[in-house]
Amino acid sequence: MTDLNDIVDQAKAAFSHAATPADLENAKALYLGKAGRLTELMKGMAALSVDDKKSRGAAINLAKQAIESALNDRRKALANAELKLQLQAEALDVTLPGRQRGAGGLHPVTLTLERIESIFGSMGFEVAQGPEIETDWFNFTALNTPQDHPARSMHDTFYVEGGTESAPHLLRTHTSPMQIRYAVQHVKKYRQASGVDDTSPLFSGDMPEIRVIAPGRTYRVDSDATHSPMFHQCEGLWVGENVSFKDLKFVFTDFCRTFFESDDLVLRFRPSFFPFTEPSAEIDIQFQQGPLAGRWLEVAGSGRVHPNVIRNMGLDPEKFIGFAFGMGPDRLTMLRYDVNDLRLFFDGDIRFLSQFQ
Ligand code: 2NM
Repeated sequence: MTDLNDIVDQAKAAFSHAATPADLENAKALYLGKAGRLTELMKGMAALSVDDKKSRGAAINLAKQAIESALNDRRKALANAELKLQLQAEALDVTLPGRQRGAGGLHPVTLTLERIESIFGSMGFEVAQGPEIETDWFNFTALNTPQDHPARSMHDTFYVEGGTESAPHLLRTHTSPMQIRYAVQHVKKYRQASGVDDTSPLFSGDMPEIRVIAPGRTYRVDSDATHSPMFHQCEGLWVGENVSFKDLKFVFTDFCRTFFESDDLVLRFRPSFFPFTEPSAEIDIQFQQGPLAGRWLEVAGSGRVHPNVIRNMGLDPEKFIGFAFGMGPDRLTMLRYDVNDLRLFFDGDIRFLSQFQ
């Protein structure tokens, strides 16, 4: 039966050489197919005696079973190899962190602006917002700034296209232009409502007090660790018939103590100068506790609104008096959170920003 053993060996070898299922089925046809070698041997049995047929048939059957078993083993091996390749290709590292949308949060300066709005809101101040591109009139002239004031120079102010030579457009250098815009609208509204038909350019009738803050982005040609070309400001304005410096002092003191959550905070008003106020004062604060205790820190400017500015609001300065202040929310944020470089607020580094969530 060496011929049968040889055939079985050859079939096994052929099967193990088959690298793909298709090769394997071709190799199978050579041994088990219609014209395969075993089939040929079976055909050759016709001439044998009955006894020889029996023994030869049994031997051929054994060989056939051996070949079929080798074929099935190889089929399984090839299928497993293919599955393994597929699994490798579709490999999924279940230990990797999932893809998540990070939780967003508010910028520290936005948190400060919200605090400012909420504290002044509780004291009856409205919040006014307006254009960041301003005219020369609202940003400077209406605020009593002389034509030759250095703030108007190209060194200090970003001028933009759009205006004319005598009325240029610029990026607002403070939010006070918004105070003028707000006051003019307020006066117009109550002038109409009063029904008084006078032609005077200045209003001296009855109107509710103006109490407003104007927070927002402002721009100056300036850039270092404590100055950014874009920075925030929040200015406040209080106009009425019986307002005084003591009202401003009370309101601003209350604001600072609430903002810094420090009831024993002390304020100091230091004489200063601004074109739009007279008299003017710088406001310094002093913490009694904590790492900054004892140091005077400048946080705002303030003053009685200049009569020329009151006029540019459409009001009669003989009847109305105004007080105003201006502060820097960026600096307030640095003080509150002990941040030492202003630029951290505008670099957009998530490692810094995520600490405020
Ligand atoms: C400051 C300091 C002092 C101010 C004045 C006005 C307005 F519109 F009423 F004239 N708004 N803000 C003002 C006054 C701003 O910032 C340092």
